[in-house]
Amino acid sequence: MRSWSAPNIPRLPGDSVPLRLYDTATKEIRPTDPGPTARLYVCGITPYDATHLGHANTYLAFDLVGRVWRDMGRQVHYTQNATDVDDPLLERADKTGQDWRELAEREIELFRSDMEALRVIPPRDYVGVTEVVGEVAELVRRLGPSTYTLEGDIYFDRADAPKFGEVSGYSEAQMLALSAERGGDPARPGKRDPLDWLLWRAERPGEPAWDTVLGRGRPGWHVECTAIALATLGAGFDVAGGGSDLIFPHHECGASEGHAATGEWPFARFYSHAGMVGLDGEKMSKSKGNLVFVSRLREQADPMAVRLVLLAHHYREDWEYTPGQLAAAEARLARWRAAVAGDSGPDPEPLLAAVRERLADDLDAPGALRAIDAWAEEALAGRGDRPAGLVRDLVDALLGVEL
Ligand code: 5CA
Ligand code: ZN
Repeated sequence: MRSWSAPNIPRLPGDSVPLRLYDTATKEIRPTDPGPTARLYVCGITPYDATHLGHANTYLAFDLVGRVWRDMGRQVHYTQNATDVDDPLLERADKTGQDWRELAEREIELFRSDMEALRVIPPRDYVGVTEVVGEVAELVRRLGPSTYTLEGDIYFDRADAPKFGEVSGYSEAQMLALSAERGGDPARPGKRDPLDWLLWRAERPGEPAWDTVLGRGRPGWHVECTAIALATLGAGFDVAGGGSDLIFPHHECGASEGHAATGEWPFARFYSHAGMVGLDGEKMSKSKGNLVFVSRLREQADPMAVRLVLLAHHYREDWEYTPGQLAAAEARLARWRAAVAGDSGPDPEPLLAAVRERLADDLDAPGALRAIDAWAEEALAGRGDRPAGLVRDLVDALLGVEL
């Protein structure tokens, strides 16, 4: 699928700082240490509604990962999927009398323009599930010994997943509750274990289906990401990312699928998760309808201010949006722009070192913002006589904010 256009990324002088990142599976912060080409997979949208601030928060977190890796001189192979066929999308299309394909296409197009406006670096591979149904079916077939069939549907047999539970570290009771809450079917009669998960859904009347090696049907949710990550990045890739609502069951199940298919564990070297953005005391979600759309915010304010709203929170934090945060970000953006426009301030090199250090420390963007605030305050007070070009470049290259 077409990705979106890339922002310009200035080159920075001096030494980069290697990225250390929190890994959900091992519960520790450690160096990412990628090869010459760092490999990143981030779970994409289910395109049945517009991009909200929660989505943007997740994609911005992994945008920072890519920016720090690039600063480290690495190439970045970034893959993202779009879940362009799945129950919630089909239900929404049904309810609103739209064609599900048109709905998906329209929302993906809006997502692209939101990402461009926020200057998010595009994935090299942007893959819709409908483009790779045949490959997903092949993978499900390869998983054969670990699967069983129930009324034509194919399930992963959890008894054949020795590492199941190691990504999330959740208890059995937590896993059961989350499975029911997040698209699983723990209560379906005939399953060997309530936590066995659907890999392949046989055709139902009125639902889309494809002709594949498994017969007519469509992919289950988790296996689509496993198949796309395997096909584009290969097992043992550097980071699998998404919001923390994907820790279980999505990334847990995907990790066991990858393990069964390749024998490699861990399937991703880091499982990295962004916090949930809420509104009025609840997680922002399409199903709850309590959404703050990026497209709406960028009608009200400079997209760079929207970006600064997100960067003001550590990516792992759960937080709630309030309009005051947008006003504060606009004020910050104006201060930074005024400071840089004056083209005279303190030595930018210590600032570059500080921003690099903050971001390398598990993406401490709020810390990076405070360092830039301090520089801007000095510059606006007339202290220092060094040109500000490097400040403009570092804010752009490392934080994606164009001043
Ligand atoms: N298509 C699947 C992933 S394969 C999916 O979860 N789609 S989504 O549209 O529901 O979410 C897209 C991304 O945004 C996911 O990484 C999800 O974890 C993240 N996300 C969803 N809601 C929020 C929220 N309220 N706060 C932060 N991140 C969120
Ligand atoms: Zn996914």
